[in-house]
Amino acid sequence: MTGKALVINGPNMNLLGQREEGLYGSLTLQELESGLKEKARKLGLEVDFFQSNHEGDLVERIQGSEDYDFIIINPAAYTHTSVAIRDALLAVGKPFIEVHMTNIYAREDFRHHSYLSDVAVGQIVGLGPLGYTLALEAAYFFLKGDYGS
Ligand code: CA2
Repeated sequence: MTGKALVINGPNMNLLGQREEGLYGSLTLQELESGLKEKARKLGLEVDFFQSNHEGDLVERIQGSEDYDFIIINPAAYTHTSVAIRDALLAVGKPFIEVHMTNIYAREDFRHHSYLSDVAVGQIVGLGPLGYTLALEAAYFFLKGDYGS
């Protein structure tokens, strides 16, 4: 089976493995992405990656995602603020999974609300880098058409 997934990370995710390792772990974004590349290869999926610290760049990447079948997105802080990212995802109409490294529901109140969760296929929180791997596997089953069975 074939399918193409796009993994998008929002602001400060470029600092993974370099700061706040107690919270976000020691894996760098590059290491996270190469692990996902390998997982995608095993699943027979194609995968591309995008990270930006800028809301408009994230919106434009989402708008230009017509070639992809599935999006995995950690909008980072924009999760809690961005109607623009929500609208872009709704505009392209691609199925997507929202991933967070940390359990946003166990953190400050302002992190409990997501502008994406009600329009996502699903949300994975608190599992660190494993969340992205599981999201990719979920994308595989979703695209195969036996998601939920
Ligand atoms: O838990 C997550 O994945 C978050 O999306 C991470 C965001 C935070 O604003 C969300 O509430 C939850 C923070 C981005 C990561 O920032 C880093 C800062 C230093 C080192 C590594 C990452």
